[in-house]
Amino acid sequence: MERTEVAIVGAGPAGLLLAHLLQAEGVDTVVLEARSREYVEHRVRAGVCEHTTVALLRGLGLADRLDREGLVHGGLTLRFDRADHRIDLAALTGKSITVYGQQEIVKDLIAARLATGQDIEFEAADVRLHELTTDAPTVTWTDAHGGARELRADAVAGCDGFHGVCRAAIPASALTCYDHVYPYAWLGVLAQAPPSHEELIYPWHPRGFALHSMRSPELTRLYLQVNPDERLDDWSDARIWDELATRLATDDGFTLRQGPLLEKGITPMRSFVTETMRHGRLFLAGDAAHIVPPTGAKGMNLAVADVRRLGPALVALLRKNDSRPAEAYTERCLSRVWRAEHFSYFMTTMLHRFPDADPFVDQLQLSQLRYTTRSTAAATSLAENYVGLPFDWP
Ligand code: RFL
Ligand code: PHB
Repeated sequence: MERTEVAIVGAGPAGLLLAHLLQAEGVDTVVLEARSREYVEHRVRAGVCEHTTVALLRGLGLADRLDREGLVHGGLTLRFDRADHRIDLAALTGKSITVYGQQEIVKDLIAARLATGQDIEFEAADVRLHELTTDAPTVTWTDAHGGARELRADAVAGCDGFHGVCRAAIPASALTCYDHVYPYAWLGVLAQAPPSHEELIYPWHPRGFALHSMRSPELTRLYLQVNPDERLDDWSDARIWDELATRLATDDGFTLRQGPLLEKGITPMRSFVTETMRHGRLFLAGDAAHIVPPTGAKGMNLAVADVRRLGPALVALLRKNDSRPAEAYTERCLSRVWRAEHFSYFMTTMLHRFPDADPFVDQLQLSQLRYTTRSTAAATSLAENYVGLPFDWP
């Protein structure tokens, strides 16, 4: 049987960053990932890093490329009534966000781990957790060469995303799950075209929400609100560009720059929170424990905030025999998680059009948008949530 201190399941932002936090404290880890390195490095997902996420990566010496290539944004635009209404994040909060693709962070974290001589078990199949309520949990899996493997650890970190196996290893009687499914989805595309605006644009439009984001001076990331049962095959490139141009149109001649579409995908929208995030020696972090609709740009940042708390809690548990931070882990994380859940729900329900649109709800949404952009108090509330609340949010 192999041996490590912390077995980490999942090589997304949560699992990889936790491995670095623990390594910085001299704690030994094994990282198991179901997919190949190629797959996880090219999965297009989040784009917005809160200032706290950037500061943490920088503090660990993991932000060299992010500092060179990331796009620092001091504002964002809410677009409605065919006009722009800018939220000046920097003036309202003194903070900014950085646009840098999640898969770039994943690439940087993988490269940094491999550079220290530690590897990642990619293509680990049939991962199973055992003996979680003892001091010596074990993990079994089938490796990329078909070999049966068994690992004994002092703790297991379930960083395997929403569809992983770790949350399911907690008995249903020990879990309370809060779940909310939205009646819409996002069709996301990556276009080889320079961004059409220097910042992100969140429009409200009678035909539904759209989002203008970016990855670099040459790559635009765009999203369209669609029905949850929409088929990608029904969306030709021409139809996508037409719909984006319609929903992003303004009266002052905004033009959407077009280019070849490099990637297309449909993502359902859901809010989900698991209470507890800990069962015996198993600790959940990131999407394994909670998900948010992407409108608030919070998912990856919440994963980072969880492991920023889990790393020290595991060090205290395993090295100082102090179980208090581990015992407080769920409660301390969930306080900040629920704030982000609310903010993501707020942004989502303010900006999306319901399938059977209700003129009354339209007017409420528009009123909320006008209030948010005309009241400094309301704009500051949006801004401080968007740039990210402190890690130690009570
Ligand atoms: P991940 O990234 O899903 O990583 C989990 C990893 O676990 C692996 N895995 C397993 N490994 C071993 N055994 C198993 N049985 C396994 N099952 C799964 C998976 O292959 C994967 O590698 O979770 P993590 O680390 O918690 O990170 C969470 C973020 O990925 C997620 O919250 C964000 O992508 C959400 N999100 C956004 N977040 C932001 O902060 N800002 C954004 O702008 C933003 N935009 C988005 C988003 C998510 C989106 N989609 C596609 C869901 C935009 C979109 C469209
Ligand atoms: C992205 O760039 O992918 C992105 C940006 C902001 C969001 C969601 C996704 O709210």
